[in-house]
Amino acid sequence: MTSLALYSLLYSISVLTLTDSSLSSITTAAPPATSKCTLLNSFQPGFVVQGDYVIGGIFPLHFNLKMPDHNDTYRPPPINCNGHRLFPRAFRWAQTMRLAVEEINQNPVLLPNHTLGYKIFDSCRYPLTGQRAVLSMLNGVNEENSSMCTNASSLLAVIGASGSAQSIVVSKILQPFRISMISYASSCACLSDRQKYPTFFRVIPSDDYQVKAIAQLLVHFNWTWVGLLRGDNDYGRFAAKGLLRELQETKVCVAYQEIIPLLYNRQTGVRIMKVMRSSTAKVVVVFAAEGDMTPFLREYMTQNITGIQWVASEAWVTASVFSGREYYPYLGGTIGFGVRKGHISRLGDFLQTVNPMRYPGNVLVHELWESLYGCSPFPSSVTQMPPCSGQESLLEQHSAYMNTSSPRIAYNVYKSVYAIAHSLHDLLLCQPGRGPFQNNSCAQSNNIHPWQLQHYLQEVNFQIAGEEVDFDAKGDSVPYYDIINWQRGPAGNTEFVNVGLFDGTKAVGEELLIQEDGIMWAGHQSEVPVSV
Ligand code: TCR
Repeated sequence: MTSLALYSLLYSISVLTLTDSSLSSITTAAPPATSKCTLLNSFQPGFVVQGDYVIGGIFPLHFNLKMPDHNDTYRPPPINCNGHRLFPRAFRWAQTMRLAVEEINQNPVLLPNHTLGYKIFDSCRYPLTGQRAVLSMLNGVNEENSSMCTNASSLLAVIGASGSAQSIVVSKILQPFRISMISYASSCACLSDRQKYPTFFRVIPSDDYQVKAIAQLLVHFNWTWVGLLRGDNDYGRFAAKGLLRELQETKVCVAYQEIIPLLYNRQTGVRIMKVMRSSTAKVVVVFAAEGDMTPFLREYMTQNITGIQWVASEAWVTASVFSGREYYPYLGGTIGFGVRKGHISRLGDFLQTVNPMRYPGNVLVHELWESLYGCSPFPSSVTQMPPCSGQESLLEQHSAYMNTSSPRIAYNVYKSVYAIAHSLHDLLLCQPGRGPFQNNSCAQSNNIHPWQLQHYLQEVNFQIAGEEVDFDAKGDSVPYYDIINWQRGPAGNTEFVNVGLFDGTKAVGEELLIQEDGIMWAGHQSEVPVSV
């Protein structure tokens, strides 16, 4: 048995559908009737909808905070992300993918007479579990000729993953099958290497641009000494390296560089905070995801440290988990670069349709309720939560899930689905004898190979809400950011205010545009802080 097939078998998981037609039906991938069953069933359910052409989606629906146990004196327990709460933001991204597919299937002009289907899996935010997600998804791929086995309902392309460390492993697994992936959030500059990642595309700019933008911001405000913190992963490592490179030619110096541990531990946190306290550098640049920041910032608040001016990387600059009023004294004034926001007109209505009354059998929807309201819609002995009243309703204020007014990463997901749909559309328009493949041939609509779709993805160019979407030769997209500033809203919580932009397509020196008088700084000050 090939290792892929073995993995596929081991990791076949039960699949929970989330469609209107089959509200709570559960299809299980051939469960062996042995004790293995429990093992299989304990894996995280994804959701699947059939279609003529199927695309994959990988989202960090849960945080798997435990490292795998390498003790080999007992049978290893399954890697379980279920034990941790749902990450509502990623659940919104997954729903956005479903919405985009639904829209495309209803669109009489784009891909007429064909339907898109999807398979969505949970990466649990870690490379190992991302690997598992993609292997589960690939179940059914024929290794021999990289074609999609028996019918056209197999995987043509994958949308994902979120973190760069996950995309790196996922991309390496997809590569031999020439299956393209489009990431909505993996920004590591390392992923622009076409030799290493020939089938990788993304709709988020490479961090090479973000570090340029941050360097220019630091220079602009005359901050001569700054602190640098980063997460312990490829994203943090490459971004920090990139920033140091950009700062070489400037007057800005880095006073210290510290790594926030992957698995947070208090001792390290406290040590880093000691360093921060004793430095005169009051501006601190942080490249980390919100999941890494959460325990660290909790500690920071417990220690009651103030006076730090945070420069947030894109990954946490619009994290609504930090927008509660208790955070403002510590994080107010934060500034950073966020990816371009878009508008998805049906998103709010669509997200609201996802509730436990409509999807009583869906574990993820239960978890969403538990996470947003701290109650269990269908109490069981497993959860410790009180029962829900039934009055809970999704409102915009539940921004962890319902933030629909300015989608950024969700908009990236949306764009990615459309990029695949447009490529597929172009592929199907191919005229025999005038195609791009050998002897001017076209792809066969009932047997499309993923590498053929990749050709069209590389060439794709379309408009969405007035914005042009395409990929450069490295699979990268247009480098554009909004400058975001954390200001106090009327209710005391933080609002993410737009105070400028960075347009990487402009000539050097003209990329950055800042509305200085619109910025509120740390400690609720209107004067630019000093960091020397
Ligand atoms: N790039 C990060 C992951 C990430 C992310 C985000 C995760 C970015 N932006 C927003 C959650 C929400 C930017 C990476 O690892 O490449």
